[in-house]
Amino acid sequence: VTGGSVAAVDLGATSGRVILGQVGPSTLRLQHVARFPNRPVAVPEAGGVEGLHWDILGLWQAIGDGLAAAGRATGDLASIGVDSWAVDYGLLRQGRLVGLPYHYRDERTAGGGAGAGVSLSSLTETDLYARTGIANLPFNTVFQLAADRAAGTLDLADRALLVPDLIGRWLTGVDATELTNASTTGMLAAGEEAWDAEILAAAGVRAGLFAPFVPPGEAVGGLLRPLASRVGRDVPVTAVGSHDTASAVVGAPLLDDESAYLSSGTWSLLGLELDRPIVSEEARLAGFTNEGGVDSRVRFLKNISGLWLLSESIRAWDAQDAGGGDATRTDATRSSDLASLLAAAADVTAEVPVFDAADDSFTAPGDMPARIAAWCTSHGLRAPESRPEFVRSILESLAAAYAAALDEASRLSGRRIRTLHVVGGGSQNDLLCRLTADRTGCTVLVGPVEATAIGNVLVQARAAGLVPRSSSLESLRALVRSAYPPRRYEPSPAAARA
Ligand code: ADP
Ligand code: LRH
Repeated sequence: VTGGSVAAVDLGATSGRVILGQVGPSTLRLQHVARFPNRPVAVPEAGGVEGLHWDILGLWQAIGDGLAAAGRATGDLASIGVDSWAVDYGLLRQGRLVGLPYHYRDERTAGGGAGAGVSLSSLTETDLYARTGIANLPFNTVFQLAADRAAGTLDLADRALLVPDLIGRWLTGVDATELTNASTTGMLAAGEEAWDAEILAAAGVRAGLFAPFVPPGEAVGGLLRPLASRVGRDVPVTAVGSHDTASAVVGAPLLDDESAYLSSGTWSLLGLELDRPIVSEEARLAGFTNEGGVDSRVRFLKNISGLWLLSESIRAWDAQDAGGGDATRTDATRSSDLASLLAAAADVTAEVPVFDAADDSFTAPGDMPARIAAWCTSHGLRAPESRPEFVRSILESLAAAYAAALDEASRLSGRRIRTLHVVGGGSQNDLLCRLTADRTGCTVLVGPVEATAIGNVLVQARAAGLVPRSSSLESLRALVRSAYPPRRYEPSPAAARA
């Protein structure tokens, strides 16, 4: 075991990156070789309605450029792995896309899911949860596919590939369905590595639409010729936890059973790593999901609207300042604005409202401050009055949602939770980390920022033998802990957990 380099392609909802990881038995070093914005695109579709899509071709181009840069940066690239946000997919016929992949925030499934909008014949929310363990979010792949069927586009397709699998196909020519991300479709049987045939039938999804499963750590294929020559050699593509949150949980240096994680980015994903799913009605009502993890672990977590509330507010304020502007524009490089807003929010002394960050009205792109103000007014609360007050209100509301979710996770799993590991871009938000420690009463251990890319890198490194192939997730996490010693926040004495 001598070490070497692998490349992680990590696509987040607001930005993507290609990161080179140098890994050995006691080494973990990252080098960013490319970073690019991920801007959704709205286009007019039927009946004057706009469709919200991913710029999948722009992303593909940026990935190719990034991998070429990775090839120039190292002579010993051993593997490539791809992760992205969950649930979204491309439909293909004979290898060609038959439509533009939709963004999960597109309104075609808004208010949908089982029991509303999108019908899955006789399967109720309770049935679906008991069978899959997956929370009933309107944008789950199963509901999006039902919408495609209703629109007639599903009939055109002979293949569906989740976003990282679509990129994998374009890299290698091989179709595969990676298991952690497949769990987010809402069509896998809970705790199994198999589709639920009844759910597929109810959604009108033909057996064989999805490619054969591949677990994280297995080879997908070699790079196709044009890209291999840009990278400088034929590098194998390895399946990783291709759901970004699955990779983030691998990269979160959890210490023990009393540790929870919060993957903090566009979304806040807060939960526990378990050996078995919890599919009780109580867990469903509490909004917990059981996603598939690397090494067949279960990610028992809650989707909490995350820094989307803040980034979308900043976008609205920018548009106001510019006297209008393109309502679909997002920009990953706004940290100077963010830094001054966060500093001002830390100085707010007025009482700010705590709103329900999970309210459906915050899901679609739009004027977030106006929606937050409307929520407050309709719940008899004084709406925030200035930008710093809005920012403070968002962060207090997120921290309150984390505290509630931690209590529920602890109650549902029977585990005592003392430590919360915060990873991802949002872990750089000092005020949010402080509020989270105070409201949860937990010790908050912060970092690494790039936990997702690290989880992606480490699963490849283990498969390539750059660390022992027998390494457990615990020993991979020990490597993370020593390379990225966490920053620590203790709750203020009045807030400490009993
Ligand atoms: P995703 O993977 O969902 O695209 P990231 O993990 O990259 O998200 O996190 C993006 C978020 O991180 C931004 O919305 C922003 O709120 C936060 N963030 C990024 N940089 C900083 C920073 N320097 N200080 C505080 N927060 C930051
Ligand atoms: C975070 C994430 C999350 C999903 C959402 C659609 O990027 O993958 O885990 O629920 O995007």
